[in-house]
Amino acid sequence: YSDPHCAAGRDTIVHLFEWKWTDIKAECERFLGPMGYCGVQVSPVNENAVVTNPSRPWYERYQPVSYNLNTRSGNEQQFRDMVSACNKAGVRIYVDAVINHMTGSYSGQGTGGSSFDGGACRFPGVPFGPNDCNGGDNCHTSDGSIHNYGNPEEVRNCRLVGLADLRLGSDYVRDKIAGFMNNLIDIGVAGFRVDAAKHMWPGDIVGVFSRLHNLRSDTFGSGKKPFIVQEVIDMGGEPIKMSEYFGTGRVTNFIFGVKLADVFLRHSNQAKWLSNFGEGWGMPSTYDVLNFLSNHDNQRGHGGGGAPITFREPKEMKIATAFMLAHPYGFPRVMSSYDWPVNYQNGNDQNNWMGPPHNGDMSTKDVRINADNTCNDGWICEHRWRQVYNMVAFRNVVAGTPLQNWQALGDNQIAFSRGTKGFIAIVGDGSHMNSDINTGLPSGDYCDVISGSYENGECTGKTVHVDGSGHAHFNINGQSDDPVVAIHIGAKK
Ligand code: QV4
Ligand code: CA
Repeated sequence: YSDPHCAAGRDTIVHLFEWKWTDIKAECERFLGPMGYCGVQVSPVNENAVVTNPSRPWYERYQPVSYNLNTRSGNEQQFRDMVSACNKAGVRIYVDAVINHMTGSYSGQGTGGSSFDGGACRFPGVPFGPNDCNGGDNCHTSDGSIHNYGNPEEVRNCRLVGLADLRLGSDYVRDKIAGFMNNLIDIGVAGFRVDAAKHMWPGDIVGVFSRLHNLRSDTFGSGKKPFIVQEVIDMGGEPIKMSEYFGTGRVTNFIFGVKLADVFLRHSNQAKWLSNFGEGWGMPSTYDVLNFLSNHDNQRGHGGGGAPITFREPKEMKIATAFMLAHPYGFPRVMSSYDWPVNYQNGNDQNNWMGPPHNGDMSTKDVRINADNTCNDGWICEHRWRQVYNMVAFRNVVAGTPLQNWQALGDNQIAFSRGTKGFIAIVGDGSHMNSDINTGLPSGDYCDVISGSYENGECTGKTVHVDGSGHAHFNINGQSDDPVVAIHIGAKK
């Protein structure tokens, strides 16, 4: 389950958080395909509770009502069109699968018109009834919700923030969930992010996955299992470990982004210690992790996954993204966010519930693209920042090469090559790098893909001359907006 099934020569996915299917389809064709992205993690696809207080928060999509494909991102036909257009453009679709639970303990209507009563575990749109949720027989907290993350039984059998917890031990529930996932597999998705995996017994996940179809052979070849990323927030302090889930796919490596925030944002650690980043820092094997700087939860203080670097610190975000994408460890995901007006009171953002940019009728706004490649209406589109997409291409070019020529020129001045194909130099603090460095690359003139691009045989940014001994001169002001230089053989004059 750990192979993302990227089309050849691609290696980075992007989470287009809350985007509509019609916009993702267009983005695959006009940008993600041409720029070398492997795929897109999309927001939950199945019918969810309509939450009106507060008004249509993003998190309503984590409260399933049925497995009909009907959300603010679009309907089933639009989803099918997106999947086939993206696959045609060489871009994979990964669905955020919310299968641990249904809605909170209240009743109402879903985005597809189905009714529900979460307190009683009644979801006629599936249908699920009272026997299909965990309860007093296996959850022993007074209110049926999770309070103690130190007790694995409670974490798996009780309600996560009051959400009706599905009885995944039952064959009927497993069949329904597998049926939902198989419908998506048959449509042509390449895999799933499995929400709240920590809250499901590993054996129950096996029980569901053993029912899954292989991926479509016309797109992926025969005998291919879906790519799986399981959301397990394991910062080291709880009995439930990421390692319990390696048998059923990769896990979300929350430590990765928080550690890089320590170095590049908080400066509580030094970049020179990144020489053995990855397994050497006690993180899981490169084949077991999905790495990212921030996700939709911790970028707004949800979920306890630490304090990351986000688009609100653009300089640090670009530095850390360049490091992540240049570094061989793990499989990377770029976050693509929307803006909202933060309002901190006593350290808590009162607006961290706010949903995506929307029209007067609360429908999600289209993503409109400006002439300079940026996006409109509050869509941040980090994946369209030059420093990000040029490093996606860097990663594709250096794939399969080892990290070599590690050099620390100061506590926070680092440089390394990827074999003989790519090289990066980073100033992670306000200091000034002014050094001759061994790049490990063949001699020639290379375009720095951070300050510009390689276009029509020319560099639109800095040019770096590598001499016959592989050395080049680097003059990087740590106070500048982009204190990084990255070069690779795919952008050589
Ligand atoms: C409220 C009270 C509860 C009460 C309940 C009664 O707070 O104490 O028991 O009512 O019904 C929303 C509200 C939350 C509300 C709940 C149920 O924020 O206040 O409970 O709905 O009505 C997202 C949000 C949650 C949101 C949830 C469902 O983050 O705030 O809850 O969606 O809409 C842990 C987990 C990890 C999880 C992380 C957030 O180990 O798995 O917390 N991360 C994933 C997703 C995340 C999502 C969920 C799991 C749930 O990434 O986005 O939660 O699907 O770390
Ligand atoms: Ca559970």
